[in-house]
Amino acid sequence: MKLFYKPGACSMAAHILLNETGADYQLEKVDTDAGTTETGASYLETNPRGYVPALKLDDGAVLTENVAILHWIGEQFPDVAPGNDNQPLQRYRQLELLSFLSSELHKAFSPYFSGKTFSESEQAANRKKLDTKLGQFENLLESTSPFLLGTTFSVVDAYAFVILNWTNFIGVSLDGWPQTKAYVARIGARPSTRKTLAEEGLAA
Ligand SMILES: N[C@@H](CCC(=O)N[C@@H](CS)C(=O)NCC(=O)O)C(=O)O
Repeated sequence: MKLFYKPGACSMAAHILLNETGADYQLEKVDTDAGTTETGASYLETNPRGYVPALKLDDGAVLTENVAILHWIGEQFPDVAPGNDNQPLQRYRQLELLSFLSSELHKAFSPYFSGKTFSESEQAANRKKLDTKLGQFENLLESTSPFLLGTTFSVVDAYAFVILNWTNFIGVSLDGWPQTKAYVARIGARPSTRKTLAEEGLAA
């Protein structure tokens, strides 16, 4: 399979998981502004919406959208998707968390990467929304540890790490959310995360 990615973008969640599981995969870097990939091919032929991630499966089918791609990876590699016959609700918790991460936490960062110029009051509103979502994430960690679905690192942790790590890019400190700060450090220290950061040219 092949992952279409942009360094540091949300596609890094799938990248971490492919390294975590030892999957056999290739990478193709995308320039979303130009709409091309590193091979010079048109990326719009892979994902007409132009954004990453996209995952090309071995039979040539292309999956897009983080929720679908991460759910698919969890189905292929059950070690990163807790939930079995004894704990079927965990699969729905996974979906619940993927939805929260995609439509709430991820989107709260969108203004910071939009390239738009915001007025002071708009900047304050963006920050307030981000703080609210970080607070909601901190609350999630109150009820589960060390990972979002309990004792097993899963697809939701890879996605959460990538989003929360963007605080480093936009200069937002996580000091006000201590459990979240420790969680980011914990996931960031995993060999699969470190390998992924290095492969995307983002190693410290
Ligand atoms: N709904 C999409 C959104 C993906 C998305 O926001 N991708 C960003 C990177 S995190 C992107 O490719 N931005 C560049 C662009 O939109 O041109 C998903 O969840 O997969």
